Amino acid sequence: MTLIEINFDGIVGPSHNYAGLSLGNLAATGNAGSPSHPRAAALQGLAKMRANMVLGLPQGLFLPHRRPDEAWLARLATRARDADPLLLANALSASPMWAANAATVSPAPDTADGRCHLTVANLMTMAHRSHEWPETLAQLRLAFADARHFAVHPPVPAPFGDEGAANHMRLAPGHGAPGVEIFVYGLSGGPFPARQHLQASRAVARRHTLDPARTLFAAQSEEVIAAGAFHNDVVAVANGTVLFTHERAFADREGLYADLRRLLPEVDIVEVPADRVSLADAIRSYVFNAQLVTLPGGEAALILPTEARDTPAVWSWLQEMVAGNGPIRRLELVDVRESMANGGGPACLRLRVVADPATVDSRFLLDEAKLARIEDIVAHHWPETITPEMLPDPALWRSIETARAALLHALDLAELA
Ligand code: SUG
Repeated sequence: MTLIEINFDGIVGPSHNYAGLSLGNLAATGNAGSPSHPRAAALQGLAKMRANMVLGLPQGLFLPHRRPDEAWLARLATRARDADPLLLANALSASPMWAANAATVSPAPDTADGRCHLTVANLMTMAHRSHEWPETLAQLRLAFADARHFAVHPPVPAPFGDEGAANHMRLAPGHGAPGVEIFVYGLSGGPFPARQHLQASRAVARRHTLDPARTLFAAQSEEVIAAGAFHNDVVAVANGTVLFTHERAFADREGLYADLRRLLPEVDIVEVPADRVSLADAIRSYVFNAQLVTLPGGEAALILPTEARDTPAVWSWLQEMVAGNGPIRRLELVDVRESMANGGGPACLRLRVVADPATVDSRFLLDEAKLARIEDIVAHHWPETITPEMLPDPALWRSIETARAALLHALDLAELA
């Protein structure tokens, strides 16, 4: 069995729009009411997947959810044609694209029973995300159905908010070696909600049968949540033995670094000082929402949004970093502008699962032929533009449903309809 990292990206759904639903997510609230471009958004996401495959990285996918979510509206005793505008926007969001919030994943080498454990995130803090988990769970149960290798868990119960892998990091000498898992939670975010609760993180760690001696819980600093880092992956990312982080990411950075050095002496902490890159620039550019990946040759690379290049303080720091002796040797830029405008960068769009691809349902794995087929469907069926005035139009809902149905059919996943 060869355990490798597979990045499962959420395909941007045909209902992608800017409704400004996420308080504390400055890009999303700042772009509220702007026209969105679902077709371009989905093609940008697919181009990112292709670029990563070209780098030699295994790629998987998750499907858009049913929108509008009539099942959720029915539980609220209404339906799309009667719902008030805010409820309707909450039922139409394409937020499942941000697969880093789908689940928390603990790879097999870290768990007591030697299986890879996944807990679907409840996403209960934000209304538009709180109804994602049933369909996410259905997809996880299909993709990771092999119970000899995977354990898929239901969400942590309310009132403990859980936002999945966006608040979880793993450091290990190799993907297939036992690692140290770090659960990052928020206590207070000033004017903004802290979306990851400590009790949820602890529950996930217990369910995943992690070794308490190799599991860390670290509080996000209140300052970063207040500055717009609504998830830890907006200010820090880890892979292999490298932690790439902003100086202000954690409430007790010295304590966390000391614990990491004790548990994993070979850890390489690449800290970006606030006097080189301000929190505002870090969040505007999403430099830490990069995919930090190990290329097939063993080299570490950052898959960055183009906004990182367009932010001078960030770009000059990155140039110095790769010219120096640090562990991150290569920078790759991707254009995911449509997702970025809703606060979702390259790392938000993917869920990392360490597994043997042979144990995963192949319908969720991508190759070039399948990617081309998906691009074709997107080009034919995804709306070109959605403006706020279009959201109450049943004709738009029908086109969204038709588009999703075409994709499910092409991927032989009609059972998710
Ligand atoms: O939950 N945006 C998402 C962005 C998620 C980013 N994910 C990670 N950081 N891993 C969120 O805030 C905006 C949708 C809207 O406002 O319509 C939104 O949900």
